[in-house]
Parts: sequence; C-alpha cells; structure tokens
Amino acid sequence: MKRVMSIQDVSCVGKCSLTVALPIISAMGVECAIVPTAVLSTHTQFNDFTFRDLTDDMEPIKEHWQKEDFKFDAIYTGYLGSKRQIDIVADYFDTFGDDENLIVMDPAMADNGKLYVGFDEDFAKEMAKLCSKADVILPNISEASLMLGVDYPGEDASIEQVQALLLKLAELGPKHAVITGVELGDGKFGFMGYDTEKGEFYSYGNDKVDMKSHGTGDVFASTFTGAVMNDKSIYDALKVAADFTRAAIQNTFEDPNAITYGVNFESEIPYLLKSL
Ligand code: PXL
Repeated sequence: MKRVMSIQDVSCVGKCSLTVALPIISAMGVECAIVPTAVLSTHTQFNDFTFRDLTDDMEPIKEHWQKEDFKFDAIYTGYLGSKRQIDIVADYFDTFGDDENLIVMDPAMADNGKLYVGFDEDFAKEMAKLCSKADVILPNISEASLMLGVDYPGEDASIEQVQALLLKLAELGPKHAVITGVELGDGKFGFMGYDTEKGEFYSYGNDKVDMKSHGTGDVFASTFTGAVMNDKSIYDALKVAADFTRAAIQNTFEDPNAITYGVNFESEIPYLLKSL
C-alpha cells in the first residue's frame, strides 16, 4: 500500500486540512500518516478560535521517523502556521524527499485577494521559497499573487494573466505549477497548469457551480495526491480532483441543510472511487 505524509493543522470543526486529507486519502486506498502542525477549535474563518501550536513536536516526530526508517510515496503539505514551520517543513522535504516520491504543496494562506488571519506578506514570500523543493504546487489566484509579490488580478483573471502567473511560479522551481479556481471562459471553471519540463500549459474545467465554499482547495489537493498514488498521471489526477471538488460543491449547493463552513465531500466519496 502507498503511504502519504500530510503536514497540516487539525481544525476540529471546519472540514479542512487534516479532517479532509485523512478521509479522502484513506478512502482512496492509501495510508495517510500525519504531522499535525496545530490544533484549532475551528478553522480561522470563525471568530474566537483556539490555537495550540505544535511546532515543538515537529522535529521530534521527524527524528523518530528517521530512526524508524519510514519511507513515504508522497509528502503533501497544506496550511502551515508560522515561518518556523515552513523551515521545518523544508527540512522534512530534504529528509524524506527523494527522486522516487512526490512532493505536493498547497500553500493554503489566502482567498479573494486576502491573507487569512495571522499571516503577513513576509509569510507568503517564505512559502514561495519552499515551492522550490516541491514537485507540484497548487495555489489559488490569491496565493499565487501573494507569493510572487504581484498585484492580485481578481478571481476573474484572464487566461493571459493566469499564464503570466504560472510562468513566474515556474521560476520558483516546482516541476508543475497549477493555479486552481480559474475562470476558463464559456462558464467553465477549473485549473490551469504549466509543466516546466515540457514548457507546456494545460487546463481543465467544468461548468461552474455558483457557490463559494471553504475547504475546497484542501479537497482538491488531497484528491489530487490520492489519485497520483493510484497511478494517475499528473494531468489525469488533477482532472479527478477537479471533478470531485465540483461534485462536492454541487452536492452542498443542492443540500438545503448544508453547513456553511465546508463542503459535503463525504457523500461524493463513493463516486470518486468509481472514477479511479
Ligand atoms: O482550508 C484552508 C485552511 C486550513 N487550515 C486552517 C484554515 C484554513 C482556511 O481558512 O483557517 C486553520
């Protein structure tokens, strides 16, 4: 069985980060080992959330795993709580990354042009440096602009603007730069990517569901990682992730009793597994 290491927080209520990565990656038949970076009562879009910083546990966890000689087929990182955590994650990449495994980075830190509570522009620049060590990076438009220190073009950025961002992201050093949440024209909504080795752009989208939801980037990144572990190519795994994320949003959109802080990804898992 393939084994993924996922490094991100536990938001106890919020359907994001590890409470999304664990069920999705496990359901896809892949072991999901975790490095919890913090425990929050909810994600940071709520008021008055608690925050237990687990930075001091990260190095001892790494050292124990080195002693046990654990190997990982992928390392997938999401929300990180501080610059010090970014440095420690860089060390995880150096320790456990090799030519065989895949490093996936979702630099979860912003949406709609705004950084989440607790982050500043320096943090975004540090995250940009970490991208040099990743195989695939999965920012949204806000995260891409903030990491690059360029003006935010808006959620309705043109294809040309997104391509310009992708070329700059490619200079940070990942093998694939992928921007999620892109308007592709004709009502299609999805991702655009750039393969730095082939020098080629690619994209894929579905009909847009008219709803903005939380945690969808985490659903996307988790599904992508699980799909690559199921032997999909990078592009096919991105498509599986885009289809599943859209299905989860659509399900939530049609649910009169839906919660507002995340999406109904759980109900769509059986269909995800059929698509593998
Ligand atoms: O979904 C990204 C995310 C992850 N973790 C925490 C968050 C957010 C988004 O707000 O607050 C703690």
